[in-house]
Amino acid sequence: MEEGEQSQYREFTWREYKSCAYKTLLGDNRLDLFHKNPTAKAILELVRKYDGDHICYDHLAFRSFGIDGHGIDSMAKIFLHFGYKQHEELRFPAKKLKALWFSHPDAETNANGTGVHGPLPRIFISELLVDQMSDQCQVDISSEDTTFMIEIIRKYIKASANGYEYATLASTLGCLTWETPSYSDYQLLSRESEYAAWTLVNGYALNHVTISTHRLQSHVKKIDGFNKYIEANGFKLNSEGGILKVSPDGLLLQSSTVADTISFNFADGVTESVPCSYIEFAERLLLPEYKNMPEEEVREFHRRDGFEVGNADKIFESTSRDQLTRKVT
Ligand code: OOG
Ligand code: NI
Repeated sequence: MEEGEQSQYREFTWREYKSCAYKTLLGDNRLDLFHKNPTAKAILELVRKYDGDHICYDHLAFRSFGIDGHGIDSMAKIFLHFGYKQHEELRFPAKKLKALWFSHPDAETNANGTGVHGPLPRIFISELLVDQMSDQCQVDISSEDTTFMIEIIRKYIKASANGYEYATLASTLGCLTWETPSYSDYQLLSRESEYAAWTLVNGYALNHVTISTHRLQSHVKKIDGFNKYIEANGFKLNSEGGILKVSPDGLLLQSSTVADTISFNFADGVTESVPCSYIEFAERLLLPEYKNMPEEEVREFHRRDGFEVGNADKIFESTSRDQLTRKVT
């Protein structure tokens, strides 16, 4: 460095750090999402080309194992630190899952921006209620050995130790906080819970991002038109309970693609394809009290907020074997 020349390195301010961390966590540049999930990347590009630069994220979603600090809290921590607030819990007894969602009180500060420069997305984090799997076991027919599901999960979590402290780091880097799983463990888990098997190989990876269709400008701002457009371009949508998932109040409309797959090198030398992430679409209609509001005055809080157990239950299936192997007719 020449004398008198200023170093270009300096301390980050807290404000700069926050904005940088947000951008890394919240989308556009996430390497894991775009390297591993060509469908998500292609759809974002397709929609941008067709509708212009109007993509805003409704929410981001993560999965976790609800055991020894590795559950929802491990991923929620950073968002709470940044001022996100927690909302009500959702329960999925048949799947042995619980979920929490979070939103930021100043989510709309950047109401006119898009992508990571736009409104702050809601965050949806779920966890497998691992303790409820204690009586679930699988018998290996060849050796007649009995394996308890919970033991398999415990083994990885034990080896991870306090790996949950690095949940967000692992998520953005696209790596696991536990040892590479074996194919036999993956298979055993997937027979009992596809969610458990997904989480074993994907860890804290971003499960999906959701495009707010109501913030788009062309005819695809209505989710029916959006779905038709996506299907006409050759993408397969999750058909569980019908392509369009509608909340009982009729105001939250959701659909999603079927997850991409990636070839995974298991610890026991097997290489098999496993599901990774998908992309979701949501249209939030105006709350009844605002239904005659002129379009230019409408803000996000005039619309249906939150999530819906009935919709979510079907969207979870976007990574299921049934959906992945389904032929589109
Ligand atoms: C989450 C499924 C639920 C929603 O918006 O209701 C969901 C998952 O697949 O982990 O995304
Ligand atoms: Ni979602």
